Amino acid sequence: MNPVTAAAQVTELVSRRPVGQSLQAPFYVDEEFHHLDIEAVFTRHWIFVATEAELPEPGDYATVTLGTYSVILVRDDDEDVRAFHNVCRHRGTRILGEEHGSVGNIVCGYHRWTYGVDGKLLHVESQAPGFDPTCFSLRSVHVRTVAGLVFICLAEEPPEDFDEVATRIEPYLAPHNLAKAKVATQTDLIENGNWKLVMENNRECYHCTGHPELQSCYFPIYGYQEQDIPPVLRSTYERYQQADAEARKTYESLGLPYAEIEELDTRTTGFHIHREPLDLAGESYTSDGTAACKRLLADFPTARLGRLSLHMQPNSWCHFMADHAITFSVIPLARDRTLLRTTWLVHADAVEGADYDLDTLTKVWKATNDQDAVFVARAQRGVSSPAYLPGPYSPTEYQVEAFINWYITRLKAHLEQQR
Ligand code: 3BY
Ligand code: FES
Ligand code: FE
Repeated sequence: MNPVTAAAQVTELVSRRPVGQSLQAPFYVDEEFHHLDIEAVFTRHWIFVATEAELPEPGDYATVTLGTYSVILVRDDDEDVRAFHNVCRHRGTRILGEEHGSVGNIVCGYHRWTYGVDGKLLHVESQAPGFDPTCFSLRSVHVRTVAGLVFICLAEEPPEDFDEVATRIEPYLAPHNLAKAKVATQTDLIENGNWKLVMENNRECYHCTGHPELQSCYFPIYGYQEQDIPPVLRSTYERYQQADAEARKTYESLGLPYAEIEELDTRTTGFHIHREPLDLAGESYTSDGTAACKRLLADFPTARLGRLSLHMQPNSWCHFMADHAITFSVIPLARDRTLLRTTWLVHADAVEGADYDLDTLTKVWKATNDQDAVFVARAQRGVSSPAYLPGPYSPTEYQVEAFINWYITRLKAHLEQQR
């Protein structure tokens, strides 16, 4: 039997969440909170679900599961990405069962109702006289693409600030040419922990000594303010500052936006964007920091651009280098199971084996993901113990607090609306 929290207790836990501490156990282990998270967060907010490179041609599709919803993303004949509920308008059958594929039309296998990639019902074999197919198009889902990233929102009225956020991040992302990218590879890692533990883990580098591969090319000072730098990281921080001063000159000479914008919990569509150096050769997430792909993704005269990182609430982070980009999408599957989908993007013309080697390209983040999955699974087991008590975030974990604060604000608003 899974733990269950009564509705009154849910409201109480949300309204009295102590600031600056990890959440109380029910948020991570109870069925009620899993359902509430799907309802208040994943079906209300803009969720990062895919990259346009996954749908290169008209008819290419991907399906996305959010709670009991299934959504079809499909590129239409005008080359736009559309999103529809994966529910047949005849008797409701789930239409597409695969996660990725390509179709001419979208055909329900039960009684062969046939829809175009624009969602219009094109063909039914037999219906009563007077049947009007225009009344039975697939139900559409809000979808937005931002410089090659695909977001959906299941709410009838999605958060209105998304367009403003898109306008602000687009100039940072556009030079990375995601429109010209192809998927080098994608991994689905099922983590044995609540989705919030997966997100919390990404929002800090307090645990980064657990990432030897990442630490070789990445300055592990993320989240530290100068006054909080521990002695062991002091020299790393100084090297980072030097590298940052040099990188800024490059960014300025290339006209690349780099200023940090951090609005993680001060708006509905919380985000953080920052261009900063990487260590060693400073080009990419590889063991010596050199580019993993010879054919750069954008037309930069140098590969030494470090990383542009984008963190968005509630479920994503992405890193854009000169040679490739990596996107991460987090989807809750159960109270203690989470999908982490990682996608490595390279220039569409890059040739595997000649321009890039898949192992070199993926080594650092595959290892990092696996290490993080172990941390998350251990965290889940720990918070599931009756002995667990919330503990304090350190100053370097301030973005974990921002994530939790964003989350609690959403739950409060949702519970308020329901009263
Ligand atoms: O996603 C990030 O920016 C980094 C990578 C390692 C830890 N995390 C804060
Ligand atoms: Fe889809 Fe009948 S349920 S065609
Ligand atoms: Fe990590």
